[in-house]
Amino acid sequence: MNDSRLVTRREMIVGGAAALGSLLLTGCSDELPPTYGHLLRMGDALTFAAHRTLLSGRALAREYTRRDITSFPATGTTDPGDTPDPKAGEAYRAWQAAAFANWRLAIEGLVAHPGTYSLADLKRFPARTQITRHQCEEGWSAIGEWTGVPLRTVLEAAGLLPHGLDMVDVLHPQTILAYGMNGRDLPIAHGAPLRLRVETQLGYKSMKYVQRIVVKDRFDDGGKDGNIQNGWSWYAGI
Ligand SMILES: Nc1nc2c(c(=O)[nH]1)N[C@H]1C(S)=C(S)[C@@H](COP(=O)(O)O)O[C@H]1N2
Ligand SMILES: [Mo]
Repeated sequence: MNDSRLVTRREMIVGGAAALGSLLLTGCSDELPPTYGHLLRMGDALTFAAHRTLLSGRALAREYTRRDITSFPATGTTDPGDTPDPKAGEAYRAWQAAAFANWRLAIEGLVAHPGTYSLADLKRFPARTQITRHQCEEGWSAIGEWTGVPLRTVLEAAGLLPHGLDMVDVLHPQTILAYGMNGRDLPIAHGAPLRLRVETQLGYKSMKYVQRIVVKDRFDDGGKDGNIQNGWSWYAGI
């Protein structure tokens, strides 16, 4: 991993409910994503470089105790059943009615065994519970307890080949696919049945309603309608 020749450009795209978009989870080592001429996007490269220089890949975000848990607002999308896309809304309401028993998470792309996982499958992996501070880019923060399976565990089960990747945030021990919040099933408003928690990044990377994870080796900014070209940082380390 220290040999820069081995480091290829990899990324992960995680898709939420259809029409809810996708986000980029990692940075790239040999070549950084474009800045689109924006000063702010040049700042992303700077934050990325500083993070990689100052923090070891395994530096943990601070964890708190149960006493520190605060009220936790739900923001952005709070019910995919209400999405303007009638098909996506209908599918979500059907899952919800069946307590997500027939919901599946798809893992695709650069893995040896692409496939799907039910909630029960995900709960069979060793779980991790962490109490962390969520930091939204809009200025608020809140502390909550999250329970789920480390993303790394699921990707390794799917046959992710780790050599040469720069996926520090993806493989980070606190990056989890959470199905529980504050000791209960993850509420609808907070991303049921499954959301990401990326504790080393600002809140918008913790995508709710995750349905599909695609491991890629090319930086894909989602095009003209994508988050990155519309002003969101591709890297938002905290
Ligand atoms: N699918 C989806 N995920 C999302 C969002 C969203 O609108 N839709 N908002 C993001 C932002 S900006 C924040 S701060 C957190 C908010 O999570 P919460 O609603 O559990 O507080 O979710 C992130 N994940
Ligand atoms: Mo946010």
